[in-house]
Amino acid sequence: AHYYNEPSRTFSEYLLVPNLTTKDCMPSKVSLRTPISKFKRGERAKVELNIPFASAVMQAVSDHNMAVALAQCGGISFIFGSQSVESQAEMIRKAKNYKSGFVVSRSNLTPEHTLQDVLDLRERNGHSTAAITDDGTPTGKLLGIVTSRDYRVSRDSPDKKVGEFMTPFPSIIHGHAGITLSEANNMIWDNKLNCLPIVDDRQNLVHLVFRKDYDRHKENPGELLDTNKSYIVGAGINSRDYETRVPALVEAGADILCVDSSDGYSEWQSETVRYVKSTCDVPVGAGNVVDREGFLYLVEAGADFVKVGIGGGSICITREQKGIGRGQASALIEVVEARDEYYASTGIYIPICSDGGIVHDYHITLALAMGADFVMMGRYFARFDESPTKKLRIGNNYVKEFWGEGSNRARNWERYDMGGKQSLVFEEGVDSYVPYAGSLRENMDKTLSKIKSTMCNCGSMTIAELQQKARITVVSATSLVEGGAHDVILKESSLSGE
Ligand code: MZP
Repeated sequence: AHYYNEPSRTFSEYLLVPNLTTKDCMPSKVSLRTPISKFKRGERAKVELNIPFASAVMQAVSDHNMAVALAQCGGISFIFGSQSVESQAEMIRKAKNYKSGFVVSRSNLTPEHTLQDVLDLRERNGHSTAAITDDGTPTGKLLGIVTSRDYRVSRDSPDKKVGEFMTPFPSIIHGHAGITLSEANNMIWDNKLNCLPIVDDRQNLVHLVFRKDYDRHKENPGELLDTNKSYIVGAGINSRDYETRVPALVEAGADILCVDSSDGYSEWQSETVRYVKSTCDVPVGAGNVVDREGFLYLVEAGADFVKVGIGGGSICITREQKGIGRGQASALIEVVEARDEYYASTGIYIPICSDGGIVHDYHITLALAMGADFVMMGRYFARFDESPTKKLRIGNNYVKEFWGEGSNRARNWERYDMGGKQSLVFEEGVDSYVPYAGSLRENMDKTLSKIKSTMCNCGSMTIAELQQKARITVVSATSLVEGGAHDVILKESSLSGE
């Protein structure tokens, strides 16, 4: 056997040491733009993100709503592949058809929700009108609208169901995606509306245009609401049915694919990547690997980015079940070293995604400093309104459901494929809850400010600069204790805060 000299380490064992912060190095000037597909020296990547965030290829995380919400913030979702080809392609179509540029109420409300839910929504996103759709998603079929007035009328019964008093569609005045912004604005004022629902041919809600949208975009009053740029959307694929899945996803508009496997250092994975590279022009990432050999093997097959991480995911029990894996930081450091050598010798840059195991926001900054170009997260996104799972109340707390792709609930055995028969006899993931955290944008804004601020501490205004300049130290077990509040008696308010 081969023995590694160093123990395998995870993010919490490291800290960043500040560099000189110059006066012009301010969080507001930091750029988090990052490549996610390979490119030659001196050229630019075909796919880039404004923020280095990808949501995990998981049923409990990445559907079309998450894809839209995350793309609106500048990141990308890889829509889960553990569903039929048709339904995955439909999710991609929905996300791609959703046009950018206008504020849309991410209502997450169905007729079964209560008046109190409408009020909560209003407090969170400031909109005075909520759209009610059949499945509680912004892209679902529009059933009605609830306004602030409705809430005032029924103020005394916050438990009343929304369905009882919403203004039902089709009596609502609505626009079609072909009208211009100024036409929408006129309809809003002529009909004394707070907002105008915009529906597509199948009566699915595409936008809510608010009065304030016109003010924000009035420099383009003639702009059509169906002509804005569509968002970048990714999709997960597996090494079993790629010959049917890949063409359907590409046809639906997927911008980038990712072969999703718990262990990507396999001939199955290489064959899948080679198939995609030889049949279509869409970039494809591969993984997961945890060492130099795995990285080079997938790059040789043609991978456009490589995903790193085995066993570190919050819902993952692979290490307990099979005893394979590697601490996320050690895995990343080795793969980045191989990537940098590969770049130096070939002039081809392969972006690296650090996947799983992000617990604190600073872990993201560390992953970037260690050389990752973007991170993939499951638990982080599962906590938000926009994730596809149920929000439940347990005791005094709200939680959201979150389950692993290797759990019996997901039945994504293709992710753990070792050939042979289709199913596995043991699980590699758990079914769990995560604390509900509110809207994606609110939480993400906080996380992004922490990252930008830390980058300034490190004297870096871009991710590339951070990767080059970062000084990273291993922490001892004793100095870990020093890192939190210690030797004081915390007040109640500090115990509940972040
Ligand atoms: P985390 O952000 O929740 O810590 O980790 C998310 C990652 O865990 C996913 O992107 C995926 O690589 C991995 N995952 C998903 N399901 C399982 C499982 O059931 C798993 N074991 O390990």
